[in-house]
Amino acid sequence: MSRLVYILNGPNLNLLGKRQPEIYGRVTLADVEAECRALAGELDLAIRFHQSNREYELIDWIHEARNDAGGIVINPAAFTHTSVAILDALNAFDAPVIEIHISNVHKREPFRHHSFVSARADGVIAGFGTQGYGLALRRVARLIDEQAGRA
Ligand code: CA2
Repeated sequence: MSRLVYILNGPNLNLLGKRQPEIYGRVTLADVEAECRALAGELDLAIRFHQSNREYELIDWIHEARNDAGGIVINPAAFTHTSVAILDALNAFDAPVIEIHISNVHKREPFRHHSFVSARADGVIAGFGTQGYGLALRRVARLIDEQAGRA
C-alpha cells in the first residue's frame, strides 16, 4: 500500500492559533503541518497537507487520494456535522481513514455530537488538541504497516 497520506482540514481551520485559543489552543495550522512533516519523516511516510473552506475542494482531494494514497487523516471541521457529500467521497476511498477533532466535540454543543464522517472512519480522535494529528498519523502508519505485513 502507498505510504502517501493526505491530511485534510475543513473550514475555518486556517484561523487555528489566531482566534479562540481557549478552545483550539495557540498552535497554528502551519505549526501542525510542520509537526506532521517531521513525524512523517520518522514514520517513513509522505504527506499532502491541505486546508479549504470549500466543501468541493475537500471532496476533490479525497477523490485524488483514491489514485495514490494509502490513508487519509481528516478534520472536516463544521462539515463533520453536515456533510453527506464528504461521507460519500470517503466511502469511495478504500484505505484507512482517521477522523480527528482538536476539541472534545462531545463536551460541546449537542449539534457537534453527531458526525457523518464517523460512519466511515476507521478511528476517531477528539479532545487531544493539535497533538491528535500526530496520533492519527501514527495510527495510519501502523495500519499501512499491518496491511503490508510489516507490523
Ligand atoms: O475540534 C475540532 O477540530 C472541530 O472539528 C473544529 C471545528 C468545529 O466546527 C468542529 O465541531 C470541531 C471548527 C474549526 C474552526 O477552527 C477555528 C480555529 C480557531 C479560531 C476559529 C475557528
